[in-house]
Amino acid sequence: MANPSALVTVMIKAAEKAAKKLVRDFGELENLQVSKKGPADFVSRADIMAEKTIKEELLKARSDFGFLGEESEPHTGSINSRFIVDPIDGTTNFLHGIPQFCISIAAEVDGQIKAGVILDPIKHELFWAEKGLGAYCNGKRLRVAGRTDLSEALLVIGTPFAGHGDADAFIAFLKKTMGNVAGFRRMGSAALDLAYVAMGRFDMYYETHLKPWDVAAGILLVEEAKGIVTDSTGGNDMLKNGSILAANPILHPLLRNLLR
Ligand code: 2AM
Ligand code: CA
Repeated sequence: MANPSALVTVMIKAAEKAAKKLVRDFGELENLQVSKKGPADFVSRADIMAEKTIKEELLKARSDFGFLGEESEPHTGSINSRFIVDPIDGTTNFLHGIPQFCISIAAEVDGQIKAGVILDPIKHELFWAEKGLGAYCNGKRLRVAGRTDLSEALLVIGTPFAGHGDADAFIAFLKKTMGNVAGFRRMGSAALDLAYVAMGRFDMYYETHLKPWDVAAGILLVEEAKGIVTDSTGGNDMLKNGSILAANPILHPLLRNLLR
């Protein structure tokens, strides 16, 4: 196995530090579900605290980096390099006590994602990838699934929610794909969806209206696991236009054709 670089080691340390408190907070949620308002405020505080911890740890070690996080104002350090952070990806799951969420941290240098770390603190799965060095989960090298037949492929998707997204386009997509794939899953954490494509649990992933912090680390994981990631038009503007299509090199064009 390749050893993580100093940069990835910093990112892993930051994720692990924030994860300790998040796991405790997640354990508290059970007691709060029964209240009428639910634990929304509690979760929002947990989210903000986790990002603060991650930001402090990262910038302590790399003070020249900028920082883009879901919960804070953009911080411009160096214009060439920045961390892109989601302290809880899968917040709705977290809020409902469903153990499918993660911390996602990417490092972007000169417009290229150089490193990605995704930590699922409940299932104890630590994913990391580094440009040119491969993708790993708990020390094991990752490869995308080898299935080449659409009819056998399991497709993980995002759905429009709470007024976000394009319901008509989504329904049109379902109509086109439903008869052609083995099945759909909607898990609720874009970062883990991509990590699962990288490790071959899912064959394909498709979602639109995403933010850079949802997907920056996961994109590199899939690419380093020898998968293909594009936006829905086949271009490379995933972080800007927020649509993502990920699969192995055989399935990717087949799914793209279906989307046309
Ligand atoms: P978040 O948990 O960090 O908000 C899944 O479709 C993606 O959309 C997730 O990565 C999730 O990131 C984001 N998302 C934002 N609001 C959501 C909501 N209300 N329901 C589901 N996903 C949401
Ligand atoms: Ca997110």
